[in-house]
Amino acid sequence: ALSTGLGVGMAKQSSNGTADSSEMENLVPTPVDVKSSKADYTLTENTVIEVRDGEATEVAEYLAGLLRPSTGYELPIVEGPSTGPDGSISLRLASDSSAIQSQGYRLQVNSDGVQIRASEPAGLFAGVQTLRQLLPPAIEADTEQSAEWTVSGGRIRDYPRFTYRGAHLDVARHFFGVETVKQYIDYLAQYKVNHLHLHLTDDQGWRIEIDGWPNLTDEGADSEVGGGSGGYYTKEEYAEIVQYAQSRFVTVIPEIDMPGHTGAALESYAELNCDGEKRQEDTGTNVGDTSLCLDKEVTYEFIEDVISEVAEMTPGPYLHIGGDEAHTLSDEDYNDFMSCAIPMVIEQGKRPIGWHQILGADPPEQTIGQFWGTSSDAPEVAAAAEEGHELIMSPATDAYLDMKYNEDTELGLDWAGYTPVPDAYDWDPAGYIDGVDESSIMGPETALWSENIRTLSDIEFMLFPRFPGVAELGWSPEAKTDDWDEFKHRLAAQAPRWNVQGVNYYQSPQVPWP
Ligand code: TNX
Repeated sequence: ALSTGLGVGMAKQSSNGTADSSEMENLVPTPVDVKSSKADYTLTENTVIEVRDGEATEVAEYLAGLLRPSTGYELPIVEGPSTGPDGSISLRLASDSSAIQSQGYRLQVNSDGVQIRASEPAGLFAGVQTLRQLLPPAIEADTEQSAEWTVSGGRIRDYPRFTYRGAHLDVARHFFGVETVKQYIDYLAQYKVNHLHLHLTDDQGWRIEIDGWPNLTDEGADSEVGGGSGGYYTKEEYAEIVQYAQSRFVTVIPEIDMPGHTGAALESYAELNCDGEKRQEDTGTNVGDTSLCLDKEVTYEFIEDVISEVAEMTPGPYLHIGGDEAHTLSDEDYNDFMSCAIPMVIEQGKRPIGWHQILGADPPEQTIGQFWGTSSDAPEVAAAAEEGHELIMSPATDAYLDMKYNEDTELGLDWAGYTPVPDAYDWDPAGYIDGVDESSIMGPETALWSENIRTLSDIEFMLFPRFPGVAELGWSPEAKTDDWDEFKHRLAAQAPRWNVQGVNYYQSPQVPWP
């Protein structure tokens, strides 16, 4: 059996006393089993990337794209068996994969090279993210660096605790263009998060082109909180995001929030309003004061068109229909609406997801609830789980990365309290809600609402350093994720990488930065 060889509370230190991120013991997320050795491998200009089947080629190309700019090496992708004079990085789908679960991998480093084995390409990709962290931080540079490209020796066997690991991004309150979303996807992939939930519509903006309803983007997309110019994704741009995400083994989950949070649609079409008048453009941050008009036939034609077009554009298995904060409706009206909307999603071959209030509408069992509460006492949610509903865990006290770190944080909100860095790590996705079993939990998801988040730099400041902590809760074994005092050293050791990447992270005094 493999073991870490290190006690809890001790990240492996380098000679200057700070944790060295390129040691196997210091990975984030920490792997299932690690055994380090002295047999390091050093990349040279002769190193080749070896594959033996077409399915590994895509991941090999991605790896080459990561390593070529900073090393300046050619790193050709060759069809094996072939090791090259100075060894190879070999990526192979292993048929005897019984010991590696789906999404998992084995990685071995010795003086001849690096071998990554997995049963699926997604596992090879996860192994590549691990390899990336075993190289010096300079590997993250986008220009040629002079460095010794040594990979720490040893063996890793690894697989995720939860098959679902998510991150949400609100592109409605402030719009973020395709390039920013791609960078966001890259941060997810770096920490082995495999679902991107895009909050595409809200009171302040409609961000996705719908052929049958052109005013949504002609009129409903040109503003945002504070009155900026807004924006939206054309179908081509959305496809580009989906495709980029796929190339990083990330599934896109589109959210069309309904029946509340629909101000931008109500501003675009008079007939969707009960009084037949277009709603005023909304550049504020109020919530809960809008709803589609549930008494009108056209409302159901509208949501059916939108759901079917969005489903058609989305290869992933999920479609999120919001369902939060419909404060203008009675429970009965809300439930009646959901009993129309949810079957439309299922009809399109997608699994419905809603914020956890949706579970109160007694939806079909495959409907997933996304928990965003602030208390472990949530008996309605526990009852729904008991009946067979699965849950995505985004407790606002821990996983809402739009919450301020403390009272001095300029960005973000504080309605769920402050979330200092340790708090985003000190919780268990499967243990948060009283009376809910791990078997009901799909996994954790961070949320990033954008009421006052305007730029990529703002996004990075709220994400780092909290996001890697939640990512680790989603990936690593429970027994290895219960000690902030151990984790904080591994987290700190990531900073040299972020410095090279140019990440605008919050330098929390609670993290022992190198
Ligand atoms: C609550 S969380 C909301 C959002 C806000 C967010 C701000 C949820 C399902 N609804 O509309 O943006 O708080 O933190």
